[in-house]
Amino acid sequence: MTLKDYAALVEDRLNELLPEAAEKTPGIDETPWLLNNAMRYSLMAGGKRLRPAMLLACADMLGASREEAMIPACALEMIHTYSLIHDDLPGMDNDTLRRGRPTNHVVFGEGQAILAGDGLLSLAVELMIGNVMAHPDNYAGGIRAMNEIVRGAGVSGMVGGQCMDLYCEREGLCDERMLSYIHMNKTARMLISPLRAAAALAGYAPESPEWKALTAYGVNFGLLFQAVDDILDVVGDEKTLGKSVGKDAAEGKLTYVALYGLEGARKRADALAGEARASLAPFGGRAAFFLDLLDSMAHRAS
Ligand code: GRG
Repeated sequence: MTLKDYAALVEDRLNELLPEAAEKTPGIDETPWLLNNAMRYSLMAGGKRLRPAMLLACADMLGASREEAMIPACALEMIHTYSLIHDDLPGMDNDTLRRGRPTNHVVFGEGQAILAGDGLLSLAVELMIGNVMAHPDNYAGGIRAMNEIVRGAGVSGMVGGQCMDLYCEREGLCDERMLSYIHMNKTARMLISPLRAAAALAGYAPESPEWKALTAYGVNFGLLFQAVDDILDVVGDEKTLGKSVGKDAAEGKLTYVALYGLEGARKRADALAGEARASLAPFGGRAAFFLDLLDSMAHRAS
């Protein structure tokens, strides 16, 4: 199965989990149509579905149940989408284009966009709890998988990374150590958690060599992803990317390109891809999806 194949599975399931809602006054325990449709606007706007595809591919590689893995995979995409909605807000990155569409707050207003993000985050947790309860035979694995996803997205993960990113931008100070904290938490953690969540569902513990190898892949892949993101902000095409380009330099952000230059950033990306490739050794031929992913990420245009 390729990234596209997994993405198509995720697309269908997300569409079922958050169908279009009709405009009517909500019942006591119902989601308002406005909130539903604002969440859906950003969730169903395309996107590579990279994180859920990684979770499903890793579950397949390790022999976990794909049926059980589907909800954590979709939940992760909901959390990722919430982070994009909030990142685009005027108080954060203040962007008007995302996934090829006007950003959520441009269409629904700032208040509703904040709620759409909050809604996607809480719906993700609600769905994962339901999934754990539906699979009592794998209670420990389910809870551990959820823990990885929630912690990776949380205060010592993505939210923490975003916090320091905003802080450094406002204060105009950032050294290499702080930059690696930001990249590791804002970007890489959400690419490590799908692998660890799949490992947890398959019954692996954090002490196992498999868990450690997957973590090493996730770290290097996550940093590679960020390096390529920084490179694309300089050389990418706005239409193909579906988001604004050139903002990093305009805002004086400390990126891989700012730090190492364009060629230096490319070299750094190659080195990270090499590290990630090496960490797949314990999985042999079963890791074909993750080897291909390295090539497609290194050469991605969107
Ligand atoms: C608001 C808590 C909070 C966090 C924001 C999303 C984010 C964290 C920051 C966006 C800034 C940025 C460019 C981060 C680099 C990595 C990243 C998240 C890129 C977008 O992910 P893709 O390329 O997007 O997987 P699609 O749309 O394909 O899902």
